Amino acid sequence: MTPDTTMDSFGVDRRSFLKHAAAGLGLLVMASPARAAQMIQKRLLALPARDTPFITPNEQFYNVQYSGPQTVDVATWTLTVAGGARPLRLRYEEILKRPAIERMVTLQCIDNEVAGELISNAVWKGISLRALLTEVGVRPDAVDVVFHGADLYSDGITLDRAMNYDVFLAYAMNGKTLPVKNGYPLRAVVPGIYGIKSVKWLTKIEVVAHDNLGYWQKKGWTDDGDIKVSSRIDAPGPYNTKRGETTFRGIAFGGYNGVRAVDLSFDGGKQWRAAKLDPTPSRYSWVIWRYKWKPPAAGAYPVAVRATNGLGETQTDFIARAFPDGTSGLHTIVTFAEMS
Ligand SMILES: Nc1nc2c(c(=O)[nH]1)N[C@H]1C(S)=C(S)[C@@H](COP(=O)(O)O)O[C@H]1N2
Ligand SMILES: [Mo]
Repeated sequence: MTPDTTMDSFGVDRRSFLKHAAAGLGLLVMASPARAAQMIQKRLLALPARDTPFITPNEQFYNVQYSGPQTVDVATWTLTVAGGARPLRLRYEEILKRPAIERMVTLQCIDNEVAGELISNAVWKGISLRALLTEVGVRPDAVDVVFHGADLYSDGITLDRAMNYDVFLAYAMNGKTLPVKNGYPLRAVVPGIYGIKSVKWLTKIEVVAHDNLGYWQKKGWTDDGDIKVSSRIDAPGPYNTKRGETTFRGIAFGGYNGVRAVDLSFDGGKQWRAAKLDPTPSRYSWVIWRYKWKPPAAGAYPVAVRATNGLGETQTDFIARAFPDGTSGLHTIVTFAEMS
């Protein structure tokens, strides 16, 4: 789906990691071949934990666009708001002077795999879409609100979504001017909907009287885009060996509805145990969860995670690919336990 995709946050160079792990174990093989073989196998597999910060620094925020980041000159740039009784054209400084709102919202690409890295969390600052549309006067036959980007990308949301779901237009990200790659000077932020609809490098907002098909919808992707509840185990990394008590940690995301609960299973989904959730100031943001685990016996454990959103909907174990409306399935890792 996304030819121009970069992932800065958790890049693990598996090949160089394996090379180093193998070199370190060379000596051990000579001392005790049987035990060494077992350890080599485990350590070759072991991947590092992801140290996911609650708020993603701007440089680490995932980045996706279909072509390339756009360079916009704010001296000549304007935002056109069309399709209402009183059309508006706003310059950058005029937007900055309007009443501002600030919200923590997690964005996730519809192409994000189970446990993938195309998801990040930021505090965005900008202006309310509802206020803007109220000002221009929405046409009585309005169906969709369409966002147009400087790269000729466009996508729309329903009028109901635009007016009632806290959609806003952001010019700042984590207290800094919106970076070029994230949509400078202005982008849409649509809570609870996959990133496709959070159009960057905005030039025009248009209220239309028909069901609009955006860039990806014309290629068969969902026109709805509601984010499916998901969760990820960040620590320990897969195939690590743990001795005694160990803390599991990760993220969970419920889109528009927040996260009510996160459970872990160590027996292939027969029993589920509740993890603790870190406090979060926003229902539109992911949560960080933690679970302290004491293995009952030595062995290899499959560890699965599942989340339940604020509506009480629990994540499905049904494995779906990204096309056409986002992935599903439970993130599962293997942890080796040794007794202390
Ligand atoms: N103008 C424009 N906006 C866009 C896109 C694009 O290609 N062009 N891609 C969308 C997609 S698919 C995603 S996931 C998000 C990614 O936003 P980010 O790069 O700030 O993480 O931007 C969305 N907005
Ligand atoms: Mo995306």
